[in-house]
Amino acid sequence: MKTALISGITGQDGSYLGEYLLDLGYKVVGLHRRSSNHNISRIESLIKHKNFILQEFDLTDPSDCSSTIKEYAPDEFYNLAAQSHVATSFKQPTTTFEINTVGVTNLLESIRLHSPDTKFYQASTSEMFGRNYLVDSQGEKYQNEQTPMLPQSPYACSKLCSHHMVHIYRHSYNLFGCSGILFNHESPRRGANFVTRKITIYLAKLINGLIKDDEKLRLGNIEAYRDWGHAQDYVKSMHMMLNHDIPDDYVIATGKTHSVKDFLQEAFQLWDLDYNNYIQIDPEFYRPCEVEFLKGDATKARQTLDWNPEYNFQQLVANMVYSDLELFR
Ligand code: NAP
Ligand code: G4F
Repeated sequence: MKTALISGITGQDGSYLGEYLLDLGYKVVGLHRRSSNHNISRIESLIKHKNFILQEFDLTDPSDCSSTIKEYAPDEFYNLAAQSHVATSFKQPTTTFEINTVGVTNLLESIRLHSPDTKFYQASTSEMFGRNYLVDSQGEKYQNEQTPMLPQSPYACSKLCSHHMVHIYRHSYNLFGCSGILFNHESPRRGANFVTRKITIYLAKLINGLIKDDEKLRLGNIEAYRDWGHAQDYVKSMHMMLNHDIPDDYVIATGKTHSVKDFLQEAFQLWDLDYNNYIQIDPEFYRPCEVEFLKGDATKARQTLDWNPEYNFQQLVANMVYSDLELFR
């Protein structure tokens, strides 16, 4: 039985990846940071599983990283822990770097010193491209593994630094380190302060009569474009990367892009509602610097890993809307 450690187990991706690896027959050790209020709503099914262990862990603490790696010497380590909110990173840049960059370095060092055969997955991000894109022969903009990176937020910069650290450990010490450059992926388990979930929660409350007449959905830049996929599809790619012969980096994306407006339109039209009647643009939700356009080209992952997403945009939106409708019924 293979052992996998997953940091960030209480997050959206951690919970789906844990379920996926248990189904594949792994022993899974889920690493969560201490909190005063046990934060396990996404992992209740995992906790009941006989091959699942929940362990306290904080990747900003080098001795915790070192002792955890020593204790398990896992076959695979999936580092999904992060301060993952872009807007928050402008308010808390140092904390963001401590978790997203120093924390990753702690893990890489611990693996190098105590368990060099452990395969390591790093959760890199399309945010690292920032404002850069390539243009294809049809004049369409896109990003792939060759697109130069130009981060536009402390979050993106912290992730780009750890992305390079994985390269450095791969080339200097021959560690099996992979970075998944994942574009936005959502689900009914998405955090409530990301734009997609904010929209589907508001809509579910509206339909269930839980919104006061004058209460609008306050949003920032609704002109931004994102390549939105489903988290359940995306966590499979993480396992594929670590189980390929050669460690490498891969863009994971649907290849389709939609604006926040498109998401609003798609969600509200399920109830024949015009979203314009329900939203209010609020400068509070604008960022000091914005990434306006993301559309990924996942050809390399398709060809090398045989990875393909199952959900399309319409299915993703419907899945989130109907799930929140139940949740707030
Ligand atoms: P998420 O829901 O915000 O989960 C982040 C997880 O990290 C949570 O479990 C959180 O614990 C944990 N964490 C934060 N600081 C920690 C620390 N110091 N020590 C240990 N654990 C800590 O994020 P997600 O959407 O699942 O994303 C997973 C990873 O992929 C993140 O690294 C994110 O940056 C990256 N990513 C996400 C996307 C996307 O669209 N979802 C795209 C590209 C890359 P708490 O529950 O205690 O907060
Ligand atoms: O949902 P978002 O906060 O996601 P964002 O910034 O694209 O970041 C997510 O995806 C990244 C991958 O590209 C991950 F690395 C990262 O960890 C995270 O999971 O915002 C999406 C877009 C932005 O352009 C934002 O300005 O929606 C716009 N937006 C408009 N109004 C809003 C809002 N975003 C949020 N969170 N809240 C709003 O009210």
